[in-house]
Amino acid sequence: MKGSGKARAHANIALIKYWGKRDESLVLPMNSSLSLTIDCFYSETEVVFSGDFDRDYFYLNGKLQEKDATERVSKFLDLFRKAKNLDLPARVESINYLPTAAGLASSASGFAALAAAANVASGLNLDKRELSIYARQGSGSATRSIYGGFVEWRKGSSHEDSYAVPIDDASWDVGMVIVVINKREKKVSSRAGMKRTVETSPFYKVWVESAEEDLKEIKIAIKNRDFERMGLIAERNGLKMHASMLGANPPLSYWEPESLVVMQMVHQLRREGIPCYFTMDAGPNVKILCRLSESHKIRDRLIEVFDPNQIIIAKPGPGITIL
Ligand code: FM0
Repeated sequence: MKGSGKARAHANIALIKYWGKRDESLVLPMNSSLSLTIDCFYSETEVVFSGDFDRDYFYLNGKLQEKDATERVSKFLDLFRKAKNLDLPARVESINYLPTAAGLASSASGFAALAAAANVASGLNLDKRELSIYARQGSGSATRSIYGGFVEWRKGSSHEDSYAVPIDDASWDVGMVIVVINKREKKVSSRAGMKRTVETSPFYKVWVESAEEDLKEIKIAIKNRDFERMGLIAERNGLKMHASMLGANPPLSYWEPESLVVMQMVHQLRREGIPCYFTMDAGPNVKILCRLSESHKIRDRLIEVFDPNQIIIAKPGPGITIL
């Protein structure tokens, strides 16, 4: 028996952050989150299940991966093998498409593409909602990459109802300018960072409460296409996530001096009447939510300080595609 499937999935940037799990093995989050899928970073993954292989093989960007990375993929494929009673090894070939500089999260697009490809290869034929539940178990943020535009990941009350829901296609002059500060490997993974924050930060409880409030508000702002309100909520929410990390023991910060330079430039641009708002994840890069029609103006200002190849303009991206 043999089965193969190939899929593409795009990365997403959270406006309301996911930071902390209530169940680590099932990847159930403490709070619901909301993101924008973007066009410029994506993963393409092919999965082949076949009795011809003696074990699972995982190639990333053409390079055969070692034990740890392969095990994470194997464990994820086991979900499909178990559901389909499929006892076959797999070959997984994945390519991450990241313009110019990398250092940007690829686990969201990576696990969403892997889930979509394994879904075809195994013949499991999950619908998108179920697929987001599967992707979630690979990496939390991958839950949201099943869909395009603005996507909510509902934390749910159990494994079965913690999935993504598309909210809006974001086709109303929404864009993002990404400033790549550096490509260095992060010292603390988001997985480890959020665990430390949950376990040690006295601010964690208020983070969760306030993220739920922010989510309610941002959904209203998106519904009303109130760009400024949406941006202000996103900027505040991101800062609160980072505040929860500063309260961890030992304290955690992903910021670099240049990150702060970008934040101050964003505030200066706002004072000049350009609505734009920053958000950061588990790394020093800064993502600026803006009107797509103003993204080049923002880029022009940033390249007065940064190298042009540090700046990437992103449009809203689509959900998964079967190739
Ligand atoms: O994307 O432990 O998905 O909501 O990017 O694999 O479930 O890599 F800023 C942090 C993403 C976290 C916010 O964490 O963790 C967001 C973050 P995993 P992820």
